[in-house]
Amino acid sequence: MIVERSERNPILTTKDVPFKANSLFNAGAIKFNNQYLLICRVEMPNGISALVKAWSKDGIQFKVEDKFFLTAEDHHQFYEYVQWGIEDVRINPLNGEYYLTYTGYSPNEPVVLLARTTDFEKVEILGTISEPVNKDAVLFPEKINGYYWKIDRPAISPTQGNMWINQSPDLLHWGNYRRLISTRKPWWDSDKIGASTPPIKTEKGWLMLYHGVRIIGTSMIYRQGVLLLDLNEPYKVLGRSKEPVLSPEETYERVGDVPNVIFSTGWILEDDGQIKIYYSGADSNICLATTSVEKLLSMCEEEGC
Ligand code: BMA
Repeated sequence: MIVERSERNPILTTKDVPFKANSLFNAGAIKFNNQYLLICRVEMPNGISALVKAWSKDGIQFKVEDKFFLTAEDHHQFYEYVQWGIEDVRINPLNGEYYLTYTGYSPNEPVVLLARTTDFEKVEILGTISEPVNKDAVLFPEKINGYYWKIDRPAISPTQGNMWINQSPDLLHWGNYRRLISTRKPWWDSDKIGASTPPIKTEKGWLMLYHGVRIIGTSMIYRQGVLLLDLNEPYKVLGRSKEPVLSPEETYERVGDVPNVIFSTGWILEDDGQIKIYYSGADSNICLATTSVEKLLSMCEEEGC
């Protein structure tokens, strides 16, 4: 077994939110001050999403804070790019700080925004770092060849999109765009793909999860796969799992606001090489699955690109 689901799944649901909410899902994850921190997307009763923090000592039992961490209204000069909500944050450690990449949703279509924090209290919103339509952005945790690197997903249409990689001298101005990987017809990742978790450094390369969508009839199935990228030339793909590592199987992944969805936006690497994957089932909860660097690498090696 490559990935094991927690027996406590789902570990968080709307019932754990101390205020009225439609859904709690798609959390960025990090270890901070010896605690596990999730920054969760909370969809409010009016349908607009904001971000709220949840803390845990063991990575399993979390307590959701009673106030928002970040809302559309906090965005002042960027408000027109987030007025329909902020979604799906990834927490990217970099330069001893934490950079948040997330989707701003508005009549301008989805765009990627960047914010910075050192303490998860004060947040500096740096602004938009993509044109529309784009989402699912992650940053590499260090400079490579003198540049910062980002993976994102410009969408050709709501049902079509590939993962791209680009570079920047300052995290604000991006260029040298290259297509990283494409959808694979007729497989589980045939229609849309996007970065899930920020890359982690291993001796074999940069390891990350991505999501793959397959459209069947009128419904979409979201699954998670594994990707391995070259350490010095991260636009070179060294491995890509042929099979997904997580597919909707359990009722809490099959039934909910959007059925048949496994969507991960955060993971935590422990000192012993174990990995905690935080993901959401059916856009309606937060779940935990465990694996290891070794197991995920074996999947890339065995299955090839
Ligand atoms: C994506 C995003 C995610 C969502 C997923 C599955 O396009 O909107 O927020 O979890 O679809 O519905």
